[in-house]
Amino acid sequence: MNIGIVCYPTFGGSGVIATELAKGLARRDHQVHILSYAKPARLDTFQTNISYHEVNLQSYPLFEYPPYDLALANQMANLISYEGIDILHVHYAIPHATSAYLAKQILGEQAAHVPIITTLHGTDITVVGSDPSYKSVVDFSINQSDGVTAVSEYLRKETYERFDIEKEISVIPNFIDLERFKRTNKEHFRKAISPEDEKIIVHVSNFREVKRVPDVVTMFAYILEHGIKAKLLLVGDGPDRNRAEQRCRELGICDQVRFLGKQEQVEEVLSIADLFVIPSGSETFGLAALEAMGCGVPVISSNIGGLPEVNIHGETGYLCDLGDTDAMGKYGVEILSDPKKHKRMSMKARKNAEKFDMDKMVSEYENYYKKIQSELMEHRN
Ligand code: GMT
Repeated sequence: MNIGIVCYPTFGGSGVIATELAKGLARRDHQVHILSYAKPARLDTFQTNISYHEVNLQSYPLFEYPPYDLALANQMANLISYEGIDILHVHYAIPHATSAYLAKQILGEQAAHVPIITTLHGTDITVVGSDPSYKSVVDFSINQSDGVTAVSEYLRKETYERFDIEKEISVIPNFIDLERFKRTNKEHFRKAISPEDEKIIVHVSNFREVKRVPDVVTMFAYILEHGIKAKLLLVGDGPDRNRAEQRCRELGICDQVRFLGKQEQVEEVLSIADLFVIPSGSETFGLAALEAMGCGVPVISSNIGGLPEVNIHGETGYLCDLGDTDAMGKYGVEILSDPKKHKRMSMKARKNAEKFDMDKMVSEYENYYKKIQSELMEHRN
């Protein structure tokens, strides 16, 4: 197949999944065209069968906000006309699904055989999309898509509750490359971070408010107070970094906390982790937790959104109420002070991660593409 994939390029999960899917499809000899406003972070090396197209956004003195959605629609129409794509798969509804609809309208009969598939990821539904300033457009664009998928059961349900959706939404969960996200020996790195064999606790996110990074610091302080020698590694960067640093100063634990910034090879940090913490206030899936589990790291998370579909309470880690940093700390102490329990949870974390195998999910997307293509064909006949 000749597939167009549209995504955001940044460190957010939707861009990661879209790019990894592109790589998986390309390895199966599909031609993939990635369309975005910048090169996605995970498109780091040359890949046969993948071409990258940057959206050409012209500014003009009249535009306070250059109309990205129009430039995107224009380029989507070009992809269909000149690259002959068979499928247009957009990740994150806003504005991708809307631009895709417009591109098809522009081309009329020439594009009628090209299905638009929209994958819903998270805040496109739970935050931005449900805001009254976008809701009608999101409703319309989802209903105009030929196929709609969501990354978790939670998100599927939430989409039906928040929008007036007539379409069937299929769940294709997020996935990881189990060959990349597996525990490898990084003893030299571990020694450098924890010279006295301190336990290593890791958090990875884009440090937006919704990730509640200061809660990670607070639960970490609880662990230290309860006699566990430990270091906290915070990976990523974003608006809440200052608040997290401030919390470290307030609690007097700056020496035990390292801010590592954005890291491309996050699996190397996860390979030395004893515990992963993700206390998010909203999370439709929690790809970062899955990546940690792939590396055999038990997870302490909030019990929000799609996280319970990934992290199994009492097996792969623990789920806690939002903001209950004492409970998170208590469970952290429990896991870190009991080597047998830690080992058991670590093994179960990896085992559960194997359910989200990249190969399996790429096949699911391939089958879904074929299904939607034939439905569209039938509908046209
Ligand atoms: O909303 C974001 O955090 C960004 C968003 C994205 O599109 O990058 O993340 C969402 O999609 C990820 C990939 O499907 C999920 O793993 C995240 O849980 C989800 N984030 C939220 O729901 C907050």
